[in-house]
Amino acid sequence: MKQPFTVEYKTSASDLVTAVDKEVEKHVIDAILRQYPEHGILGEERTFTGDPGEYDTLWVIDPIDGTTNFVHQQINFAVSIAVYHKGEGLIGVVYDPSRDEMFHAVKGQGAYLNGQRLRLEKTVSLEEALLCTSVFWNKQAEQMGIDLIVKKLAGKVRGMRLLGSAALEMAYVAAGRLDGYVSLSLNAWDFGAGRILVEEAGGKVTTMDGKPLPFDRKSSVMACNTTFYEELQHYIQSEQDADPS
Ligand code: 2AM
Ligand code: CA
Ligand code: CA
Ligand code: CA
Repeated sequence: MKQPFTVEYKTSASDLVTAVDKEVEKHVIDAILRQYPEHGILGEERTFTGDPGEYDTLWVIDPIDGTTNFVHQQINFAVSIAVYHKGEGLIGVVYDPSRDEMFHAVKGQGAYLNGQRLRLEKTVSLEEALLCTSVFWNKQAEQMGIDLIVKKLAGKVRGMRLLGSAALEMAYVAAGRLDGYVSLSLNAWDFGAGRILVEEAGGKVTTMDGKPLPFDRKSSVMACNTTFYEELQHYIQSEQDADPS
């Protein structure tokens, strides 16, 4: 981070990639394949040349989640790594290098922050909830009515945050720093590890219409404390149905 690095536009001025994104992905993949040459990789920067669909065990990697924050702030970004076997999430890791915070979860063995067990045991109502979302305030979002749903939801809950790293936001839900995270569209590498963290901490994670999350493609995401999951889902559905677009 202290060395200069190149920043490129992927599709626009709001969609960046740095040389560090690619180097981190390559570094992580090289380490995995040295140990597990028979495993496959699904990574955002596509430095793995194989077809991710052909492997039983798949590592789902976002080398830097929150690249814009990495470039502007050098905080609020994370490395996200998950292991899936035949579609089942086994391990999720989200690491925040700027704060040296390691969130990890193993299926059936709990979620941890720097080795300390995370448990969502508090009863929270929707009104008292601090939520978080990733939303792109662009024309497409406006056309889909996403901005309105988020605005209405923001008026219903205690507060709505937008940190700019979906993986970190989901890790914060697992840690109880946020009560819930919602997004209408995320890539598999954004939620691959965060989903396992939230589930193992005792929260609930589904698509926005209550279906199981996929592990290898885009999806909407709802991750929250179980105590207001139903209430949040009903609220989102009713707002979506009420919106003519
Ligand atoms: P990234 O930094 O790895 O690209 C807020 O910007 C969150 O949304 C981040 O997790 C970011 O991941 C992700 N993101 C960035 N551009 C996106 C896009 N066009 N569609 C969906 N998610 C995106
Ligand atoms: Ca990106
Ligand atoms: Ca991402
Ligand atoms: Ca990324």
